Parts: sequence; structure tokens; C-alpha cells
Amino acid sequence: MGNYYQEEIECAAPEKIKELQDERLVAQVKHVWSNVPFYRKKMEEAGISPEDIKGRDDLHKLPFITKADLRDNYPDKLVAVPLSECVRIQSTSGTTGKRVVAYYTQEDIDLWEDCCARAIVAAGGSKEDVCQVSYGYGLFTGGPGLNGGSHKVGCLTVPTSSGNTDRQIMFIKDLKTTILCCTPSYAAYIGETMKESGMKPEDIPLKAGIFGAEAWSEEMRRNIQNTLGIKAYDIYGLTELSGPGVSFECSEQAGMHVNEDHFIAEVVDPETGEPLPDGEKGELIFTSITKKAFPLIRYRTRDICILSHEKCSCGRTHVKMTKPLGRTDDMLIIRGVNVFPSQIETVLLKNGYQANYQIIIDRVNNTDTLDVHVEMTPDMFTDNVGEISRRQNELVSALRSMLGLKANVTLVAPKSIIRSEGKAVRVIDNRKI
Ligand code: DLL
Repeated sequence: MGNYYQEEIECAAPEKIKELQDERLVAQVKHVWSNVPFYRKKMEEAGISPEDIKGRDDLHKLPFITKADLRDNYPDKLVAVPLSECVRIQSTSGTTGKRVVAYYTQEDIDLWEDCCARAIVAAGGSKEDVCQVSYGYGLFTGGPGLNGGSHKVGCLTVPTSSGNTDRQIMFIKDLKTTILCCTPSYAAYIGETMKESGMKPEDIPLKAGIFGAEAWSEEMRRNIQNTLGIKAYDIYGLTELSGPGVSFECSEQAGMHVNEDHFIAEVVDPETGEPLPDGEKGELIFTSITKKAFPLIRYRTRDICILSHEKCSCGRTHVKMTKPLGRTDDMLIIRGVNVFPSQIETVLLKNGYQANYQIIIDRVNNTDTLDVHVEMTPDMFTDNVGEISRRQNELVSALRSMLGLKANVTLVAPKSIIRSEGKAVRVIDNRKI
């Protein structure tokens, strides 16, 4: 059993959750039908009206909404309340096309912060803790979301935002930070910097980390836990739905509980759109049932994962999702082979490297090339050409057996791959396809 922020709902009986979802879904569908012409049109095209939706079991009748729909309705055509009711926007870091702008009423923010507070409490947080929020602040949802959650829990909140790593470490030490919130790649970097300056995990009071916003492997979790001397918890979310806190890990550290009183999760076959049962891998779809300003009905996240309703030892009853196992759109197709960057990371970490790497894809003479640049750790760093070549070959063969594909591996000196203070850019696809 663990600690809860809102025990009554976090541990509610499944029938109770279904009842709540039924009621909230019906109201949400009416809300968008009445206030967002886009939704009304989509539903009319699909031949359904709000009366056809009596609860969660009718969800599959509703059409999906995609990121392209959000871009087409940029910036505020999907907003379901008067703009005078909105108090904030957040926006995606999108590198292609138009950004997605998400609008919030004060109540939307309040509920979002509750979700983040649940994640902090699940990681062992209470008002006795000092919570350092090293996610970026501003348009990105990471900083503002965890900041709000930390306030709600009553932690002493340290809003450092990302960057200035020496100062991060100084504050962790001087302010006695016990909970660190940032991307897993930044946590690994903070750990690496600490180690270099001769600090040991016992020199700092950190006990937990809440890391998300990008994919990270179990190997990376172990490394971070060891270098920082903490328990590292995963947190998931996306701007379109609010931000961090759509789901979060509990003491089991195995899958993330979806905040089902606010979001209905489904997994569908990405090709056919057909809902899939528990245990099957597919695209994650979310319906936000409490958001007023920017409600999304059956939003295609493009994240691939698996849902499970199995009983959890933490006492929470909300459905669990696996870590995203990839995205329907970050899957690389290299010489016809499907490759997820996370598979490459797993091989590197298993072979003793850190998550400091870049995957470069190109097309030479009509053939795809896959180059993996990875840093040697300070321990393995050498200028012995034979040793470097032995290590490179070892990785080439490990990658071949994981991916079924030949990759060119280049070992580079420690610290030569640019560090990220937010989400790491690890894949560079130079193909003009
Ligand atoms: O990354 C929100 C967030 C902030 C989550 C801080 C957790 C912590 P976006 O920038 O809109 O929002 O990116 C959303 O990031 O669809 C996933 O593909 C990916 N993502 C988010 N959390 C995780 C995670 C924030 N824990 C997109 N593991 C999502 C893997 C994640 N991928």
C-alpha cells in the first residue's frame, strides 16, 4: 500500500470509475457538439449525435481526432469555451508544421495540477519534501505542470527550470532537494556531472526522481538510480491533453496508472482503428472527460503501448499503461526493417555505454545507411586503435542481432556528443524521402 493524494478516486472500485466515466463522457460529448463546429461536423459525417453516446461502451462509435486536425484548427478553432474563460495556453515543442496550442480554464489547470500531485505523492512526496523542478518552464508543459503539482502537495518547490547544471547540483545539495523532476536524459547528465566532480550519491539528500517526456529504457532507469542514489519514476503526458500527469508510476515501478477520472484510455490497431483488448500492443487513444477549454475526443497519440487492468500492489485501481514502446511515427524504416530508437539504446546500455549517442540515417546510392555514434565512458576511453575496433565490432554484432540490420558504429570520445537540457535529439534522418 502506498500514499495517495486523492485516495478515494485513485483507489475507487472499477465499477465506480466506469460510472464516473460514463457520466462525464456523455456530458463532454454534448459540450463539444454544442460548442465546437469541427466536432459537430465530424460526428454528423459519421452519422451520430450525442444521444448515441450513453457511456464508455459507445466510445468506439466516435471518430478519431488527429494531430493534423489540431494543426488545421490552429490556433483556437477547437476551443470549447469563450476565450474570456481561458487563463493560459501551453504549446508543443513541435519541430515540423504549426505548433499545437492547448488552452486551459482555471479549473482545467487545477485538475491538471491534481494529476501531477498524484504522481509526486506516488513517488513518496509529501509536504516535508523539497521538490526541484528542472523541466523547462514556458510553453513546454513539464515545468508548469510539476510546479503546480508540487505546490498542491505542499512541497518546498524549487523552480530551477532546465539548464545551468552546476547550479542544479548546488541547489540539490544546499537546499536539500529530495525529489528531482526533469527529463531522464537530463537526470542522467546531472548524475554524470556530479560523478565527475567527485560527488557520490550519499553526498546528496535526493530520494526520488519523476522523469518523463521522452522514451527511456529500464537500463537507463538503473543507471540513473545508481548514480543519483534514488528511485526513478516514470511520468507520461502530452500537451494536447494537459501535459505531464496523464499517467504516472507508483511504488511498483512497472507501468503507469492513467488518471481515469480525467482521461479514458483505449488501445487500437493503428492500421484499422479497431479497439484492442488488454495485453495487446497498439496505438494509445485518449478522450479527455473533464477538460473544458480544449477537450479532445479519441485523440490519436501515435504512442504505441499496452494496457493492463491487473490488480496493482500499490492499491490504485486505475488502468496501467506500459511505457510508450515507440511511436507510430518515430518508427524508422531502414532498408525495409522497422527500427525503434529505443532498441538501439537498449543495446548500448546493455553493453556498458551511457545514453549519449546519436543515430544518423542517410541514403547513399539508393541504399539506407544507419550510423550509430556513441560515446565511450571515461573508464573505457582509450586511444588503442585495436581496442576501439574490437568494441565497435562487438556493438555492430549486438545491434545486428537486436535489429536484424547492419549498423556502422563509431565510438567517440567522452563528452563529444552535445548534451541536452530538455528532450535529447538522438535521431538525425538525412534521407530526403
Ligand atoms: O512531454 C509532457 C510531459 C512533460 C510528460 C514532462 C512527462 C513529463 P509533449 O511535449 O506534448 O508533452 O510530448 C508528448 O512525449 O506523446 C510521448 O511520445 C512522449 N512522452 C511523454 N512522456 C513520456 C514518457 C510532454 N514517460 C509526447 N515516456 C508523448 C516516453 C513520453 N515518452
